[in-house]
Amino acid sequence: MGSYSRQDFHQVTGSVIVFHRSFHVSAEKVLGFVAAALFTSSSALSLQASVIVDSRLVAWWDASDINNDGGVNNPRRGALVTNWRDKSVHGRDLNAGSGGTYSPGSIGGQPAVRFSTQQWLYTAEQITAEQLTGTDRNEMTIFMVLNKYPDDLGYWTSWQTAVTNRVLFGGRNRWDFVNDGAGQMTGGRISGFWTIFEGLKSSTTQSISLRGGRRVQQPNTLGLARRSSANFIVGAVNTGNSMSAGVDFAELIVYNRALSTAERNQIGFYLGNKYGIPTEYIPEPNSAALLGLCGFGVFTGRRRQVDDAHSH
Ligand SMILES: [Ca+2]
Repeated sequence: MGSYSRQDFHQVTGSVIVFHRSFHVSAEKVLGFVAAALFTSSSALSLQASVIVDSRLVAWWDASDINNDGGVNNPRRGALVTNWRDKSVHGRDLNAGSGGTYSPGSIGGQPAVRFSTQQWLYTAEQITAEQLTGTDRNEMTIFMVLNKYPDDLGYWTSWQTAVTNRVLFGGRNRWDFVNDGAGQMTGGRISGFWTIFEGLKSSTTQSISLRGGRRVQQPNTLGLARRSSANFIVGAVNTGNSMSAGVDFAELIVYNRALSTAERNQIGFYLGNKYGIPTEYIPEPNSAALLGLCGFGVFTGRRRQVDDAHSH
């Protein structure tokens, strides 16, 4: 393990973080989080394997590490991506469907996977309602860093066992958590620019936020059907049908619970920095979210790991 000091945290300017020397921080569990990161000297936020993993992470697809080997991928532009590996412990790889295409340098220097209206990837594994939303079958949080094409009406992501039992994101920024009318909500159009989409479903309400700004919230207590399961689909719901999506995805993170405000701020702040997207996410003071989410493994209010172990 390399050492770290405050002097190494040399420059933070938008998405650009520059370090004087290389160091490696292996997985450290602090407050239930695990951070694992490999930083390269003087590279501009070359985050290769750091985020926020806790026991209720359902799946995590990161275009900067499509094959989940911890290193940055360098496929050629337009290369077909047929297996976008899950970076959570669950191995829920997107390894079925037509595939998407690799699009380097899409946002903040980071790559994306591009899905035309005829392209999709999905988990060969059937994910159950309990796996997707927890034993309550009613709570979840999803973060998506995406750029949706204008004028496509289809879905970006979906999990659907029946019309009345589904979780869909798509259309004109719609979240459809169980299709009985009450479950549908629209957060306004987002087409044509990169954003950080946050869908939050608690036991009583659901909301959509863009770049950390709450767009819409409504009551919703509906849950998914017990013992139901479906593939998790990214991109078009089905090739060639009306549920077509045109979208670039840089990252998707799914949790089977409603994250706290502090947790969502940490993740949103991390994503904003990684991709150079301005957000309203503000990590709580002394939460060490900045340091922790940048890979130092310092998810503590005491900053003990930094100050005592490695510096000064
Ligand atoms: Ca990789």
